[in-house]
Amino acid sequence: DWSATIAFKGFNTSDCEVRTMSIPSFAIGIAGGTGAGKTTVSRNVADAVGEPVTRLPLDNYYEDLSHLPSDERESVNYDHPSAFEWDLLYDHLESLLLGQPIEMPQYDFEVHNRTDERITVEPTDVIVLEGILALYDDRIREMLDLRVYVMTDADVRILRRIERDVVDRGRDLEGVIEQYLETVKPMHERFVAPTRKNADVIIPEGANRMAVDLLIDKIEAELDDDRADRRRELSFDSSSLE
Ligand code: UZR
Ligand code: MG
Repeated sequence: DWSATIAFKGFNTSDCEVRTMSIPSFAIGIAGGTGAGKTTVSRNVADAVGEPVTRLPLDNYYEDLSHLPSDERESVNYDHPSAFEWDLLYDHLESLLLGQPIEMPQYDFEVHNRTDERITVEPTDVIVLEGILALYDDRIREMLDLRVYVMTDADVRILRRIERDVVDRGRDLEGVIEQYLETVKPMHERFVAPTRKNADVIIPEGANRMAVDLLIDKIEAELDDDRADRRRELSFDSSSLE
């Protein structure tokens, strides 16, 4: 029945529009090598935007390796794309974009494993996905509205990495150097650095003030547009009900 099909389709379309209009969201991906300043950029952005921002650190989506003994977990290549649970990340990003909360896994770098704890994360208008391979996976990349690559010199990055691993994570210097040369550097060149071509914007030297300010301005502008759209929707809805 032709008219019934039209009516059915019409109903579905408007239903969908109302649903997506009421959950405006802006998803940003921030990629770059280890020690580039990705976390700092995303924290600065989250702190400055006048709305709650959901930060999604890719580190939390390392595969659960509880089945491996700890010495084996130490020798896993954590800079290879296969170290991440992409399907879970995809599901979580999708849920947040649909306005649904997620149970985010947490990661413990000291034991190289996911912890038992999960944190409930509520959806917000702005989502920031941050990690070395945030711009790597096609499906994830397509869900992002703005793709950023933080490009910092390798010497600066390794100095930061040494400080973080030795001082904050209690690792020994020799191990950090060995890991850098054996996996971090080659995987960076093979998988991370090429994703700069997938970026809309490249930020030099980490949390560069001007670049972070521009990001914040862009997010605020998107939120303003969304708010204006919502106001239009609301006035349209109420006038059509009269
Ligand atoms: P960021 N990493 C670890 O050192 N141990 C782990 O259990 C899991 C990850 C490191 C990982 C990568 N590499 O270089 C870095 N190694 O965390 C990514 N080896 O995190 O972007 O914050 O530097
Ligand atoms: Mg970081």
